[in-house]
Amino acid sequence: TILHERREGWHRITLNRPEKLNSFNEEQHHALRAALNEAAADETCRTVLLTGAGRGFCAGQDLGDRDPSKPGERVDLGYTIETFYNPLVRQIRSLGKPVICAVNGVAAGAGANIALACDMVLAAKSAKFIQAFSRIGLVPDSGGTWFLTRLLGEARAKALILTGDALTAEQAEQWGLIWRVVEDDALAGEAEELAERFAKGPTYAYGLIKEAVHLASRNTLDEQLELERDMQRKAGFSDDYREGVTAFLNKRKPTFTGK
Ligand code: LHQ
Repeated sequence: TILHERREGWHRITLNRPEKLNSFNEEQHHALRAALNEAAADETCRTVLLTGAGRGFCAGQDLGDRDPSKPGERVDLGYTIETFYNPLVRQIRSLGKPVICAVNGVAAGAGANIALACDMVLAAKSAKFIQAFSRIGLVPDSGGTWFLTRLLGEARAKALILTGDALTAEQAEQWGLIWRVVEDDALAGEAEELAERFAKGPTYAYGLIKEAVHLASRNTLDEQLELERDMQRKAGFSDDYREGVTAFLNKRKPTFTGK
């Protein structure tokens, strides 16, 4: 259900149920969580690239796997969210290294919001983002109401969620929902280049940066100034800071170890 490629300094995790547009069943959830756990624990892995196989990125929950018309089917979707989707979003956000998402095709429902949980989202020009939930009588999950509201503001967030209409990758970029849209055939290469770059970066600082940016949305300026002071103190004791300054002063490129 997933492909896990361990490259030098980074891992590529590919959702791999292309015939179902990589929608999530329980097996795929378990496999993705295990892969992310491994990437998080592996010190030699300094960035993660998440993408999808085939023509879609991820169509959210596999609706065949949770068919409410089946007799005896558990209809407590809260259980599914608590067991699978919420831990996944928390895991991506708290992973102490950059998580790049290459949205290679349609990202719908929870699939769209899992992409938004990643740190940098690149999308193929032909990709679309669909808050499909209201189409089937549900509300967004996997952080959708939170990410969209913060990234787009209430007016655009509500309209996208209420209508369930598709947002093109280009519009998503223009609105600031994602980092960048790229030509379809350039996506994999550009995402890899970014992963290679982060794999040679100051990983410890990257982890602190993620945390600081995440906390910014709920902190006051004073709280954030104090947080930045604390984090700069930590970063200032890192090997990579020493190397970064030494390299700068010696007019050479730094060789970061991630520590
Ligand atoms: C699918 C799916 C899919 C199964 C495409 N499931 N087969 C959390 C907790 C518990 C329950 C409920 O939900 C959640 C969170 C959620 O994620 S709710 C939102 C669930 N996702 C959706 O509602 C999206 C459903 N999919 C679509 O609307 C379309 O497939 C999109 C717009 C994504 C793509 O449309 P097309 O490009 O026209 O492709 P397609 O519809 O022909 O799909 C290709 C195949 O993939 C097709 O199978 P088939 O055997 O006919 O070739 C689809 O049935 C299958 N597929 N999404 N979520």
